Amino acid sequence: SRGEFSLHYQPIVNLASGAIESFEALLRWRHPEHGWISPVDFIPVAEEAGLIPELDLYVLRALAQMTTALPLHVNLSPQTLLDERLLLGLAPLKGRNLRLELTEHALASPGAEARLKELSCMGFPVVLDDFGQGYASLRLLVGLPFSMAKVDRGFVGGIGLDPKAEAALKAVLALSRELEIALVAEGVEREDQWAWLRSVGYSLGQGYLWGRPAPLEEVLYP
Ligand code: G
Ligand code: MN
Repeated sequence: SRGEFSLHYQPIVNLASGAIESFEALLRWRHPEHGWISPVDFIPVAEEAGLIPELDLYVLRALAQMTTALPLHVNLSPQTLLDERLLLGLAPLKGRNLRLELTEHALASPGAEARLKELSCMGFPVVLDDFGQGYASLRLLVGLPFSMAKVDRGFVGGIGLDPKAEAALKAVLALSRELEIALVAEGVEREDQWAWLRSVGYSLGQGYLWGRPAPLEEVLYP
């Protein structure tokens, strides 16, 4: 209500060309006295207070007011997925190239899987976020209509350092191809990580190498 929230956008790029494929919209809080409050700090507080659906719905209302040529990704928290108001909030965004990101945590509660299928049937591509960080349940990838998954940045951090992280990245890529799920490597920060991902066949990436989450003006006119 004080207007301190805003949306930042981070590109997801085609690894072969470096061209931007889509953007992830991320909520940011700028406090008048304390400056930028990290989402790592305010998201858990909003979750505990039960206010996170309010925030997620606010983001959907903001996105409904803009049109973009490229697809947009938005994050939905576990509570929002189950919230009665979600379908209403998404209605104006039908046919708008909006992809919905969910983590495994969102799928733990009863009713969550049915809701995810409903969203997919409404025409919204559903993206499994931070894959590999939780239980990395194969059942979710196999049994639910995910059209995309994002590999947790912990694995990308191991490129060139940890052969096991590299093995995991290759195995997840092979799996995604068999399941026909698009795959994004998250947390790409260095050129050598980009080169490695390209060389093993990854086609999409996201990370500080191509851009931090930034306000729309900076994204449009860098
Ligand atoms: O869980 P999810 O993938 O939605 O998290 C997105 C968060 O990851 C954002 O808050 C963003 O600031 C952060 N992030 C994005 N790219 C990078 C990166 O290359 N390195 C690190 N450390 N964090 C990143
Ligand atoms: Mn995300």
